[in-house]
Amino acid sequence: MSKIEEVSGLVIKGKAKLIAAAVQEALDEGNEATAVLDAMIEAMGVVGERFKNNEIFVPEMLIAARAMKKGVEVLKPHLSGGSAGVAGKMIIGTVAGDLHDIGKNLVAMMIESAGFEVIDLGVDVPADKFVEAVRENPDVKVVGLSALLTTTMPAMKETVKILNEQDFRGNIKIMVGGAPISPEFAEEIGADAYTADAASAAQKAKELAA
Ligand code: B1M
Repeated sequence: MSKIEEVSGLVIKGKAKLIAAAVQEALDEGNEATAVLDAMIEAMGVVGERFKNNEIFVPEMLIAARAMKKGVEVLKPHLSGGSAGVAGKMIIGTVAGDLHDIGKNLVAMMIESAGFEVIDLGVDVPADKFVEAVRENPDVKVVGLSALLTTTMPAMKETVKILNEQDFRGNIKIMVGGAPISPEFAEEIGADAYTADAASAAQKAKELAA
């Protein structure tokens, strides 16, 4: 078994205590940090499939998520590197009712490494919290919303609607993403951009802030 396969297996089994060393070994063997990350993202896909098929339940999903987070901590210095703040300021959060944050955190990390100062509002963020954060940071250029559940897509729609009604709307761009989100949905709800993954989110944020 390759080290990357081992990392993937440790995510699936939720072995948070073992994963840091395995990720480090995978890097020491010369694997690219992005390749290790891709394997971990794929592993979370396997976890999701198993959950869907009732082979595992919420606690197992949670421990897999914990393991993934530990692994990402080791990768972080290898993935990021830009000087934060030079590209502008961005606010990011997972919308109300939604507790998924791994994807949002990866997006935040890549955007930070693209030179942004990122204000992360966390998970389950109500629309007015986004509004408040923009008011407190009038120099914010991009607001990013993440949603992982079909049941929280309406909360994303509502958040964009409320942001669209604000007097500061002309000064910000809204980017949305997450597994159930599509470019069509982004357009329909009045967001400025949709991106599918962390790398394209970072690229798009730069374009939006330019
Ligand atoms: Co949940 N969960 N979960 N879960 N969970 C999913 C999303 C699900 C698809 C699993 C499944 O059934 N196959 C399913 C949703 C089904 C649906 O809505 N159609 C689901 C469900 C049902 C639930 C609960 C309802 C389960 C329950 O309680 N019965 C519950 C809801 C809780 C809540 O939020 N209110 C729940 C809970 C959880 C845990 C808390 C246990 C845990 C989350 C822990 C955490 O995040 N800290 C969890 C997990 C781990 C998952 C899966 C297995 C993995 C998610 C993940 O981290 N993926 C997930 C299955 C799956 O995704 N295949 C699943 C890896 C991550 C890197 O990818 O988040 O997609 P992702 O992010 C990507 C892109 O989407 C994109 O870039 C990221 C990086 O490339 N992206 C953006 C994300 N945000 C972006 C923002 C952008 C741009 C791009 O711009 C701003």
